[in-house]
Amino acid sequence: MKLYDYKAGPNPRRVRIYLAEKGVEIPLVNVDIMKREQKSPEFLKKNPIGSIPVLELDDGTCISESVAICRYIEETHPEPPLFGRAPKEKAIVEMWLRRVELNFMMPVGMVWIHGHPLTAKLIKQIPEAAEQNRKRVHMGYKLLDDQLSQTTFIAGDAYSVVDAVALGSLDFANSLVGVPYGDDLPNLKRWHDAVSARPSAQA
Ligand SMILES: N[C@@H](CCC(=O)N[C@@H](CS)C(=O)NCC(=O)O)C(=O)O
Repeated sequence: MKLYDYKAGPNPRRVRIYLAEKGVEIPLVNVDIMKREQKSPEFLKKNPIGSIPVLELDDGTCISESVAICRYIEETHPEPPLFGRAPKEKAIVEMWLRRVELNFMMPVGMVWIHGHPLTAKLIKQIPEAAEQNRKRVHMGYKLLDDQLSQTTFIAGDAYSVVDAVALGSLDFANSLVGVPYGDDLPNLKRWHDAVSARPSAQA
């Protein structure tokens, strides 16, 4: 098994954080997205979307999409459970995975694509799209802050895959994308400090 990875990418980092929390080690293969290696004909056979991370199994099966990769590892290495235990917990984890993806990471990606000089050559940037999505990123932060006023971690009182996914996304938004959260979100800050202090955050 090997994981196609790129150190600075938020989506591969989600998987690395998750793997560190699970205590699972998988050999990493660097795919340099700055050199567009993910769009090579050889790599497109592994993932026709041309993105990383990709988990390649020993039988040659390639699984892309960070959450699908984590799901596979969860099924093959159930302990500690990071997708919830009982049906209700599992559904709540799934709900927050989708909320983080759709209400937070998607607008972060739009700001990145439409508003950052590093992506300017990739598409015709629409500055208004970047501006509009900046507002949506802040709505995403508020959603998380409200939830974290009631729970220790995003999907409840136990650390879950949602925290790994959200940390990878939030650190990317805060740093490279340039949309940090404000001082008015103390619950989010408390969570961010706590998950960043876990050894897995170094992954
Ligand atoms: N939804 C995918 C997103 C994958 C993705 O966009 N990966 C980025 C790196 S963080 C990438 O490969 N970008 C290069 C490209 O799309 O050409 C996931 O969760 O894995």
